[in-house]
Amino acid sequence: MRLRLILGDQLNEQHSWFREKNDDVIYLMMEILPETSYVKHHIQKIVGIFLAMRAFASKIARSGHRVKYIRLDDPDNKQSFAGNIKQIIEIENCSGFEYMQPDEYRVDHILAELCTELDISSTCVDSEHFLTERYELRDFFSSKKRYLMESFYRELRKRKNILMDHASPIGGQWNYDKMNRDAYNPDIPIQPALEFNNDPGEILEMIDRMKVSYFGNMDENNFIWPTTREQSLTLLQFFLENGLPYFGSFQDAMISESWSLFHSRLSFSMNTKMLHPGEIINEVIDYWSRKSVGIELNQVEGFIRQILGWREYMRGIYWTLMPEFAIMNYFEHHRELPHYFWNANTDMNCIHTVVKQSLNTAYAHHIQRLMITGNFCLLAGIDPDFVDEWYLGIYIDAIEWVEKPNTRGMSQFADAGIIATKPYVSSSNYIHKMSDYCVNCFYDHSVKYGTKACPFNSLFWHFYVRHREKLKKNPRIAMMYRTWDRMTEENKKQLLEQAERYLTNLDML
Ligand code: FAD
Ligand code: DLZ
Ligand code: SF4
Repeated sequence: MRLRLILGDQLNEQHSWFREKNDDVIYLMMEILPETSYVKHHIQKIVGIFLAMRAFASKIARSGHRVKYIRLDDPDNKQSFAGNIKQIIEIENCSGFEYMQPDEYRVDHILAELCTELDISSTCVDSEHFLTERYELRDFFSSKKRYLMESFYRELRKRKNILMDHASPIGGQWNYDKMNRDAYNPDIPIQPALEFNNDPGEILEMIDRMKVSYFGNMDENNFIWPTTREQSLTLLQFFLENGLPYFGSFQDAMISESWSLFHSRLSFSMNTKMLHPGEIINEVIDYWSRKSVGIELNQVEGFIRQILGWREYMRGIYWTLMPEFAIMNYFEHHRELPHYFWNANTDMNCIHTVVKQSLNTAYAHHIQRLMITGNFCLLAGIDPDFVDEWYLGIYIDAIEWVEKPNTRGMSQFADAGIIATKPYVSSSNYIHKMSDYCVNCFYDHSVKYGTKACPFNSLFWHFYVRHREKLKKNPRIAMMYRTWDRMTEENKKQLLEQAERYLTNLDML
C-alpha cells in the first residue's frame, strides 16, 4: 500500500496521480489546527480551504479512489502533518509515502524532515500546476544583475508561444501597460461580482467548537467563493464575458461601489489548484480569438501578464530568496499596525473602504492592496513582519509563496529593491486620481498641513526624507529629492512636523 498526501492547496483533479485508479494507493487529506493558526486567518479563508478540501475528497472518492480524510474534530486527529501521516502508515501498513512538492517553504521543510524519519521509501512529485520549475527563475537570472519581471515574462511568452507572431509579440509590443492606467469610466457598467451559494454551516460550527481563532466577517448561511473546479470554471466564464473586455484599461482603478470591478477573482481557485494557470491563459486567448467578441489586445495582454508574468515570477523569487527573504527589513521599520487594520475604524476613507471590504469579503484587488493599505504601511513605517502577517491572514488567496514576495518585496520594499525598482509610495494625488475615495473623506486630499490635511501628503515626504541615504542613489527617485530641495525651509518644516504628529498618533487617524 502506498500513501499519497494531498495538501489543502493541492486540489488539482487533473494531476497525473488521478489518471488511473489503483487499489494499492490511499490518498490522505487532513484538517489540522497548526495550519489554521500559523497566522490568525480570516474566517472565510479557513472555511474556503476546508469546504474546497472536502469537496475535492468527495469527488476523487466518487470517481473510485481510496481517500482517508481527517476532519479537524476527528478524535484520532494527531493535529500535525507528521503525526497523522505516521499514524496512517502504521494502520494501513504502507510501504511507500508520496507527496506533491509543497509551495510553502515551511511545509516543504516539515515534509522533507518527516521523510528522513520514516523507515519506508518516500517520493516527492511535481504538483503539475505551475508553468515554470521551482528554481527556473534563479537559473534564468544567474548571470544577470537584476531580477526583472519583464525579462522573465518575455522569455516565457517566447518559449510557450503565447501571444506571439512567430518571433515577435502580437501587435508589435510586449507590454501595453501605458494603456492600462485609466480611472474608472462611469459609462461602462460593472456587473455585480458573481457569488456562489455554498453552505458553510457544518464547518463554521466545527471551527467554533474547536476554538479556532479567526477574524473577519461572513454570512453564516452562505459562502460566496468557488469551492469546486466546476464553480471555478463558471467564475472563469463570468470573467471572460464581463471582466476581460475592460480588464487592462481599468486594472488600476478603484471605486467605492464595486469591490472587484473588472478583476477575475480567480486567485483562490488558482492558488488551491482547482484551476490551472495554463488553462486560464488558453481560455482567455480562445475567447479573444473569436473575432465576434472584439476585445482589444491591451485587455488580454494585461491579464495574461498577471498570470504568466507576475504569478510565475513571484513564485520563482520566493524560492530563490527564501529563507533570508522572510526577515528582510531594509528601512528598519518597527511600528505596530494600527488598530483600524482589524476594524476599519478610521477617518481615512481610502483605508476604511479597503479594510472594511477586506474584512467583509477576504478580498481586495491588486491596486487596493498595493496603493492603499500597502502604501500607507510603508509611509507610516510599519514593521514588515506585521504587514506580512496581516496580508497572509486576511486574503482568501494568501499562501506564503505569493503573499510574501508581493508584501515584503513589491509593496514594502523590505528587500531593498530586488522586486520593485522603486518604492510604491504615493501621496493623495494618485489616490484621488484613481479612485472616488477622497470625495467622501474627513480629510482633504488637497491639504498638506492642519487638522484636515490628508495624512498621505505629509507622510509621503517624511518617508523620502527619513530614507534619503538609502534612496538618493536611485535614479528613478532623484526628481523627488530635487522637488524637496526646492521647497522653502518653512514648508519643509511644516510638512515634517505634520507627519511627526500623525506618526505619534497613528491610532487616532
Ligand atoms: P486579477 O486582477 O484578476 O489578476 C489575475 C491573476 O493574476 C490573479 O488571480 C493572480 O493569480 C495573478 N496576479 C495578479 N497580480 C499578481 C501579483 N502581483 N503576484 C502574483 N500573481 C498575480 N496574490 C495572491 O494570489 N495571493 C496573495 O497572498 C497576494 N498578496 C498580495 C499582497 C500585496 C501587498 C499585493 C500588492 C499583492 C498581492 N497579491 C497576492 C497579488 C494580487 O493582488 C492578487 O493576485 C489579486 O488581487 C487577486 O485577485 P484577482 O484574482 O481578482 O486578480
Ligand atoms: C490555509 C490552510 C488551512 C487553514 N488549513 C489547512 C489544513 O488544515 N490542512 C492542509 O493541508 N492545508 C491547510 N491550509 C493550507 C496550508 O496551510 C498550506 O498553506 C499549504 O498546504 C502549503 O503550501
Ligand atoms: Fe485617503 Fe487622503 Fe483621500 Fe482621505 S483624502 S481618501 S485619507 S487619500
